[in-house]
Amino acid sequence: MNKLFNVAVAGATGAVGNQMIACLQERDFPIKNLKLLATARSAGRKLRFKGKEIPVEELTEESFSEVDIGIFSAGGATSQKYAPVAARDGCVVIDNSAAWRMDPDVPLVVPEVNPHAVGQYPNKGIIANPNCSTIQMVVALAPIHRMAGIKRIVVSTYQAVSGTGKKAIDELYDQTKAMLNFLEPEKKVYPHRIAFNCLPHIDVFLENGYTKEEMKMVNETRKILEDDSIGITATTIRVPVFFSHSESINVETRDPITADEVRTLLEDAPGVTVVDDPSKNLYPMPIDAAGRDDTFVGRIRADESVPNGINLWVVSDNIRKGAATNAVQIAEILANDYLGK
Ligand code: NAP
Ligand code: 12T
Repeated sequence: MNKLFNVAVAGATGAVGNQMIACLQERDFPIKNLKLLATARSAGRKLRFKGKEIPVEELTEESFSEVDIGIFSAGGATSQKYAPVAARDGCVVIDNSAAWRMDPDVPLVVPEVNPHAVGQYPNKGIIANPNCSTIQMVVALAPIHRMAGIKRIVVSTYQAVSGTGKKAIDELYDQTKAMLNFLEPEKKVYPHRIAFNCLPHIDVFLENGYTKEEMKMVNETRKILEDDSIGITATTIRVPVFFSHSESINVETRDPITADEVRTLLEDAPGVTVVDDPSKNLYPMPIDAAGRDDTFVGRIRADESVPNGINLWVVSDNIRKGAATNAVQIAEILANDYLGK
């Protein structure tokens, strides 16, 4: 199979778009022509791909007529408007925003968990990439769900600022620098200072008292695991970390499963690396996960307060597996199993 594809990256100049270009290069995705799209502000800027300088073009309704696969990470409003336009022109869209994830006609895919769902792409010509916090959680939990049946999940996240984009990375850097120089830190992106702080607030607040990020974890997890009976409650926290989200996860299973069984199961699970040796102070940390594609799991232990409870600590690079790597893995399935034939 040596078919080559015309690929477009929408939002190419952003934190996710940049990583998307890097992942396409690293994984040697079969590209004939790569088109880089952003706003008119960025048009003409050049970005490197495989040693070549590619000029950024303004994203318009005409951008997709020659494109086979369009990877979108230019915000929900852009996806809402342009994904159907691209699909109408025969381009298959892999969308990183929240715009299409819960549409029943749009598959929501984590390749280690539900690769078969890619086959539903002809419904709308759109495949959704899940939320970053959801992706790493289901990579770690799907094997446990298959083995012992998950009844309930209680998760708290510790999320990096890079999830909010380039401006938030700058904000943490600038505020930290200001604080260490006894200057007044400026707030532009978050409602409160993020340097040396934690904010129990990611995305917007909803009527039910949860944030939208928390409800994405609830609804997307059920859709990907194809099981609406799982009880899920999430608390999502922004912490002053640049890259990699961490999650404290408590699961209750229907069938008994020991911590050792979970450790063995996860050691063999695709996309998972177990780092779990407390006697040597070994456990997953954001500084080790950043720049890697795996989901790292440690602190695996029984929850002694309930019959079938397990606690886990799960860390992954939110821009790689949480966004770009997962999207390129979806593109690989699409290319190999569907478009390449
Ligand atoms: P970012 O660093 O702020 O970059 C935003 C990108 O979108 C830039 O390339 C920007 O172009 C482009 N853009 C914005 N409005 C546009 C428009 N109207 N038309 C064309 N291009 C437009 O943000 P990011 O962190 O890369 O995130 C981008 C999006 O990816 C988010 O909004 C979200 O939907 C999604 N995302 C998903 C996950 C996930 O969990 N899977 C994680 C993070 C982000 P300019 O440089 O020209 O302004
Ligand atoms: N607000 O893809 O701010 O729905 O970390 C991902 C990350 C939305 C999303 C964040 C967000 C998404 C964030």
